[in-house]
Amino acid sequence: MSAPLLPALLGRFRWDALPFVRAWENPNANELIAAGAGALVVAGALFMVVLITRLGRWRWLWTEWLTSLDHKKIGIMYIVIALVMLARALIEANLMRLQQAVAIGNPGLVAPEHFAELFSTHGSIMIFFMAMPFLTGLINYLVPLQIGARDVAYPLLNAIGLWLTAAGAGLMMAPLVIGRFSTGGWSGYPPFTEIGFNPGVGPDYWIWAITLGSIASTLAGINIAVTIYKMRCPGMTLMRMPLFAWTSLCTAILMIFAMPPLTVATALLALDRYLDFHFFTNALGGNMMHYANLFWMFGHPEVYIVILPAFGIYSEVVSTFSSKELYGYNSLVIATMAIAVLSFTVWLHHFFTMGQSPSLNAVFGIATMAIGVPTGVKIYNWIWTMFRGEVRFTTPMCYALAFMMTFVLGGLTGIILAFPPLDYIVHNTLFLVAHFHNMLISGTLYGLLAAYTFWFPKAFGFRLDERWGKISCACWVIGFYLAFMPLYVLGAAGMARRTPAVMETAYRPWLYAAEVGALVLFCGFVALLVQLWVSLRNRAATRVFAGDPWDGRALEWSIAAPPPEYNFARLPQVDQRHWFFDAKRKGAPYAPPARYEDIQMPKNSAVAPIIGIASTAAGFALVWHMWWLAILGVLAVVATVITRSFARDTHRLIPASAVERMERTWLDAVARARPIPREMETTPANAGLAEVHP
Ligand code: HEM
Ligand SMILES: [Cu+2]
Repeated sequence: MSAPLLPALLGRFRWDALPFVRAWENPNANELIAAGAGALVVAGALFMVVLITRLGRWRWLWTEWLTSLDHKKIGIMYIVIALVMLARALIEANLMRLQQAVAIGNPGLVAPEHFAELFSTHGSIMIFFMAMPFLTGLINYLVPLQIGARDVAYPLLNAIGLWLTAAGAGLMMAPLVIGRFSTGGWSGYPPFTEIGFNPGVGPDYWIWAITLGSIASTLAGINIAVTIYKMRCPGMTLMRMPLFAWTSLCTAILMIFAMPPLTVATALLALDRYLDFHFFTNALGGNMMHYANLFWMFGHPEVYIVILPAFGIYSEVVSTFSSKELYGYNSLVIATMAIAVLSFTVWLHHFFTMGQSPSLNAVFGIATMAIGVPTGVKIYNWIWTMFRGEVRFTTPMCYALAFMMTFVLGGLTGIILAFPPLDYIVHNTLFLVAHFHNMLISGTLYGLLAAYTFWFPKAFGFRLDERWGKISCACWVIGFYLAFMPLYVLGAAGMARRTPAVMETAYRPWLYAAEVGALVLFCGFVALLVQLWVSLRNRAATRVFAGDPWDGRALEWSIAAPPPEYNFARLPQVDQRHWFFDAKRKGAPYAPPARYEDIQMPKNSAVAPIIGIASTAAGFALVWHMWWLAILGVLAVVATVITRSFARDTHRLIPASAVERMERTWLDAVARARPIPREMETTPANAGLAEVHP
């Protein structure tokens, strides 16, 4: 190959972009850790490829999963992505804690640049590729079931959202093996992400990963909102929807309005970096504050995007396991709406210290504190729901209880931060880091794990192991307090966040405690894996095919576990909020339809995977300045969309006879199952048919 051809093909790739080459040339702890992480990714990917090949599962994977437009499968795939990314971000968190614990008065294990990459990837992954896919997956799985629909409004758009998320996650993983990541934090603030400060590939990886993720979330928001508006079954008025469907609707609206500012921010930043624009530079008329405003116009609603679904989850869990109707449904709906609206009015509290007038700060400070009110309403409602209920301390309920206590604590420190004079003192310290983990771990993460445990039997037809679930829950709770309470102390004492090395020896005990806490948190994740393994092995004994293991209220519990592809053989017709719960009391919850009918479902489609792969290629090529590949990738996306628009034959029929066969099998199982009392729901006696207490 002639010399000029190589740069044209490979862009700015050089051999030392590979961490293995860097570690070979300069084998210190920092480079070895980086190369080890890269090796882990390569080995993991190879292992998966070999495993699938050995099991002969490629075709199955492609036809049953990757090209599927079934909202349930798409939901599960979202959650698989989230769990993989959670594992990575947790390892990084542990590495950061280890670094700060050993780097007291010395440089420690990882170089400052590397530490900056660690908090940038950890934060970006946890928000965009852990919390977001996890909750989008749950919403995808549950909302159509809860509102009595057979599918979402736009199944193909749904799959495209999944694949764009996967593309973004791929671009987050790539710099472990080739290149480096951004050092600009999860918020990607200029000037740290501008070309003048960082001309490398790192910020570009961040830009394209986040852009793909934000587009995916916008699409998801549109799809969820339209599904809820248009696809509810007969009789399902908005005020009859389960609370999780309500919080999903509010989250979807937030996604529609909050993600575009982020997409715009990253796009403008890309123009700055690629075409020498000056939107956010200090020179030539640019201003970094434009970025700060755009980013937090997304960023604050984002914290409610990730918390509202969790509020919905807790509402379902608390009511189910308190054996009581949710207290104050209307006020919960109004509070959710109020939070959603207010969340757009407070973004400035993320930069109280960046130069605006004290009166403006005061306005935003007061608005911020106002959000505490609807949130407080919710806590009261959950407490009143438990009051005099027959509370069962199952794993999801334990998460809910831990959440209520921990979240209130974090809310209180939030009020401190909302007060500008106090924020001046603790902003940019570990106090803030403690505060937002206090909210995100107890709110979002516990909620996601509660949902995982609560609805797993619905999705897979067998229950998860309770003992390991409780062990895991205990680790997440104890670990949280150990890891993050010390950070409040350190932050109040003045220790800055994002610090790779520490000069103050008095911090040592607190940093050690935080390190132990991070390890305990990681054990929580390991316990989840053990739980999955143990539950898989015992699955013959824990089947709940009849579909209603917890004496549930909403429609998702009224069908088989796992649900058939079409969800409902006959669309339910509801006349009140707890239609299924009430039907169980009145005696005929499982009446078969008078006549079975053919059901139309969307055909599988390769469009989404093609778009996903092409946009991964385009993003990767933009990072490395391989212009030919970038153009090819974008053209492939456009061509795929155009081609698809000519497709006419996009549906297939499930014949009535097949529906009847599946429903009969299930109804027979229901007839055979022994109704079990609530006290025995975590024993093998539970076949998914609840004993009815009038
Ligand atoms: C569960 C165990 C977790 C541990 C031990 C942990 C630890 C850490 C540490 C050590 C930092 C860097 C702090 C610094 O700036 O000095 C950090 C930052 C951060 N974490 Fe976590 N974290 C955890 C979970 C989460 C979760 C669940 C989320 C979100 C859903 C999250 C979101 C973030 C964000 C957004 C940052 C800021 C990154 C930045 O500075 O740009 N973390 N975390
Ligand atoms: Cu905020």
